[in-house]
Amino acid sequence: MDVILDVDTGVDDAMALLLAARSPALNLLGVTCVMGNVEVDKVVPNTLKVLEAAGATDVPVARGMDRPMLEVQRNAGGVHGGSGIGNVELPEPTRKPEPEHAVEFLRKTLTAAQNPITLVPLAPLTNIATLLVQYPEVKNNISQIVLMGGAIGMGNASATGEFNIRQDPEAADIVFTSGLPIVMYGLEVFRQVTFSRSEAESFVQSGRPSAQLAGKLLLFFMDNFKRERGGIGDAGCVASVIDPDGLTTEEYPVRVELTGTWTRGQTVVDQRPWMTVQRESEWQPSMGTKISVAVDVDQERYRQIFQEAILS
Ligand SMILES: [Ca+2]
Repeated sequence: MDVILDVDTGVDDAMALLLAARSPALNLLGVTCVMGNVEVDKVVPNTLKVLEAAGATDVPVARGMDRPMLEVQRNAGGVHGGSGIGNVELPEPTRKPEPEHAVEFLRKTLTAAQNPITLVPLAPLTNIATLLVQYPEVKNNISQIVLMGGAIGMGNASATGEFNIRQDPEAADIVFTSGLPIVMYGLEVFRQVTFSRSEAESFVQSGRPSAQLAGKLLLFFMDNFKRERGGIGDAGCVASVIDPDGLTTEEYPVRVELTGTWTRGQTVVDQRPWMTVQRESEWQPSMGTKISVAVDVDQERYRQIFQEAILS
């Protein structure tokens, strides 16, 4: 399957890159970078370094948006280490990013595609929204968007806001209302796919470069959060592209809250049953969207997919 990842590398983006680059099920056509966990000027070298560790030196990398559309720019360096990849030391990249902007790279790659491409955004949706606004004709060449973002319930950046959506709510609104098929891999499943400390240590000792890096990243997360298990986060979203049957989804109208003082960036998921509640009423206009929302994940299945790919 042809895919493009959009990342803010990012410890768990790094694991997602390792999986996408190593999985025989995916044809990684390119990676676009956007600010998020750290500034885009850190995301680009981090992404190049991780792809080199994975042996994927032929996958193009393009630099994208350096700030959200309207929202103040904030990042999450504390969660991901100052560098963004958990203070794991990697050699400087031997190559440079593509000369064109990520949005232009996306347009070019989508336009040239023989078959529609799956977009996998694992970061604030600024690049993707800009693409859809500027070049709406490329929608025909996007088969689906499988994104990490949002939550049915509790947020992480704020009480109800998941980090990627809360970072750029306007961009998320543009993507969610685009009419494209969307899978929302949100916080309900995001933290569920994990490895133990001894498993991470065995990855480091495996002698396989991708596994060594993944092991170090997992150990960084465990030490940083003072836990005995580390999650693969964004990499689980990539696993759901490889093996959609491992993900339980339900279709709901979803809209992004843009104005609430306490709820800005919330993905409002209307879980009321279709037949028993009139969803469009004087209380609420029609949301006009139908999103596949992840509600559960087969953890063991995605652990296997990740492990097999990084040890290959
Ligand atoms: Ca990310």
